[in-house]
Amino acid sequence: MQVDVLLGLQWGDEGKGKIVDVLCPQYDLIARFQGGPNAGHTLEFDNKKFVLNTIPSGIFNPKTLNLIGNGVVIDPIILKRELDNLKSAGFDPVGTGKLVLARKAHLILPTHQLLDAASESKMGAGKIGSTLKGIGPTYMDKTGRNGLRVGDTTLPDFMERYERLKEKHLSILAHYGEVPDFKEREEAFLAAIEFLKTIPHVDSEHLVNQYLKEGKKVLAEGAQGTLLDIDFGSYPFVTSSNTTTAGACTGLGIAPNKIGEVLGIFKAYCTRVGGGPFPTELDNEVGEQLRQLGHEFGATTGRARRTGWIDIPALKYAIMLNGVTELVMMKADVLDTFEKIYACTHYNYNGEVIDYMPYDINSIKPIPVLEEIEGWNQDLTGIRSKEEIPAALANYIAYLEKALEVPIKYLSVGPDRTQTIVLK
Ligand code: 2SA
Ligand code: MG
Repeated sequence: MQVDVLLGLQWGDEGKGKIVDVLCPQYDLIARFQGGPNAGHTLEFDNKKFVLNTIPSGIFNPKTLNLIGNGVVIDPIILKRELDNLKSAGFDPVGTGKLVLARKAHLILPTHQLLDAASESKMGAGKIGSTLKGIGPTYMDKTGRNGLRVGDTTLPDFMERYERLKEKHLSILAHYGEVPDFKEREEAFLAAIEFLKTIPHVDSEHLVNQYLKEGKKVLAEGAQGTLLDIDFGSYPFVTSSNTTTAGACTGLGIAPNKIGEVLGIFKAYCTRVGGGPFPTELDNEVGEQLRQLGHEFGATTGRARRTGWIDIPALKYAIMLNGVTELVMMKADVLDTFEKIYACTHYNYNGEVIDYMPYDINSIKPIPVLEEIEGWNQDLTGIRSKEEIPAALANYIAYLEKALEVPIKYLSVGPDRTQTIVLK
């Protein structure tokens, strides 16, 4: 048995949560492997809508176990709030034993958030547009070997370790200026740490490999998107983890040869939230139309997302990095009213026409070369089978499959679970 991976091929918000929710009945274990509560995974079913930040999107399936892997960074306050909200909606993954937590996952401290905000405030135009959840500073402490992990919370000297790290943060914060009061947040953090102890702690590497040995099916759920990868994204406008397939190996403790299918998910157009380059961005009325029709606002922060046409060179890059074997196209319905849609096939860059993402897209903007595509001008939200797909959409799908050289297996025509069509 191998681990299938589902991850975003653009700048996040492709709809990973929805598809994991749709696919999870086929899996025994759903595992988040990187990122933290910067993620906002939205799921809709039975006229209910849920946004998950830390919890894997398999949580609504009573049969599936959900693992928060070692590569994830956890804000105990947010995790507790997520679980409290689920409980009031009638779901109790802790009570039913459907959620486990990697001991080796790192903790986001209240002072990590203060550091995130302080760092962003000094960046001026170079601001990353972080969600300010403390993600960057927590991963910095992880690689800097100062971090605190979930397993540390049960050690007798946890409070000493906490105070030591907090003091380090306070001395850094003092350089930025006045340190905001965080007493209330600290109290909530320490209370949430006690709550965290009620969720079973596991070694994700042993759990996942044991599942595979027993012939059980595992799906790794990515967060953010490939173009936000710390190594291969549009650095420095990225998040602080490996959002690519390789991140599933380190973020769960599985060997590369244990990776099975890689499902790459993308929108029929493109969005980005936060700073950084976005070659196909439509900073105009059309962009606004995409934003309104696609409800493109941050699921966690509410920020308006930037919008643009689909970017084929960027998608090809993402497919290569991840070893994508199957594609999932989302939000085709958002384009329902467009007479014409456009796809970026190449870039004009520095006097040349190129079909790849160049190194420096921050100071020299690639100008997209756009191909016009006939729109379908039809409401897709009610279609449920591939036989109902209009010819113009079938052409768009075939066009993308040819350009991307990977089959599109699923098509989404709306936010609800049921608005998902199996194409292959
Ligand atoms: P961070 O918070 O330090 O990781 O931010 C660094 C960059 O990564 C981007 N980022 C995201 N991009 C899209 N979606 C994300 N999740 C939320 C959502 C975002 C929200 O689902 O809508 O609510 O605003 C996400 N998380 C991080 C971020 O914008 C920075 O560009
Ligand atoms: Mg999101």
